Amino acid sequence: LPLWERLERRIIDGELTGIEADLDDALRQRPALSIVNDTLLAGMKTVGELFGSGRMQLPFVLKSAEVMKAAVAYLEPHMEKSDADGKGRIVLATVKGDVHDIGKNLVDIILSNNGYDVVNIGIKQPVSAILEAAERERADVIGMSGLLVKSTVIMKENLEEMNSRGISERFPVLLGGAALTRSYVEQDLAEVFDGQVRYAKDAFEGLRLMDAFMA
Ligand code: B1M
Repeated sequence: LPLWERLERRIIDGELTGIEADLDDALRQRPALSIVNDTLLAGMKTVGELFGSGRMQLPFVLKSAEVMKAAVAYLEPHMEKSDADGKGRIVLATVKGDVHDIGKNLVDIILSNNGYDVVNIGIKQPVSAILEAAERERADVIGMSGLLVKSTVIMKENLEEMNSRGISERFPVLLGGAALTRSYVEQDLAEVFDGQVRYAKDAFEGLRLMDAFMA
């Protein structure tokens, strides 16, 4: 297979052996971020479709996720970094009950490389832990990721908890993850939340929204 198809195939097949040589080849031709966005993520998309339609079993999805993570870790040092520094601080978490973290970790990389301090507290984080981290770290923004449909409900509950603690106006909230839609966040959730809540369809929109929150 040609290089790009082979790389995409490696994600789908969960084939780690030899990936570094392919990534080195790829880096000679394209920037690291484009390799992630245009090739590796296409592989993950296929994995999601195969799993969703019952044509791939969970252990294989896990393998694909591991290869994806290893590839992103290998590429990360090659990603463009801005000289900007200390533009603001975000606490980032995957919400309670949700283990998906590839997207959240990409957001971490993009924001960190573009001058933000990111406090990434990991997966399955209850609202209490997210809010405690936000207070402790004096965060400017709270970012929550979640890929399960049930996570969209948890996010709503988390915003309601922020309202009842009276801290909604202190922490603008950035939400992302495949189960969300822009209208759910920016209409339905915005209606119940006393502060600002915005939807990022990808890590780059996350960066633009951070810039807007901090402006
Ligand atoms: Co799961 N999974 N999974 N899974 N998994 C999905 C989400 C699913 C859509 C697959 C499917 O059915 N087609 C489905 C959810 C269905 C639903 O809720 N209706 C699903 C399911 C069902 C499950 C389990 C329940 C399966 C089971 O156990 N029977 C289970 C859940 C466990 C749990 O959370 N409690 C499960 C487990 C897993 C693995 C562990 C095997 C693995 C995750 C490994 C890991 O993350 N460490 C996994 C994977 C890999 C997927 C798919 C295939 C790929 C997800 C991914 O990494 N995509 C996924 C299919 C899909 O999403 N369509 C699926 C690449 C990633 C870069 O995209 O995270 O969307 P994403 O991030 C994007 C944007 O959304 C955005 O930026 C990123 C791109 O730049 N973004 C943000 C994300 N967060 C953001 C935050 C921001 C801003 C932007 O600001 C704060």
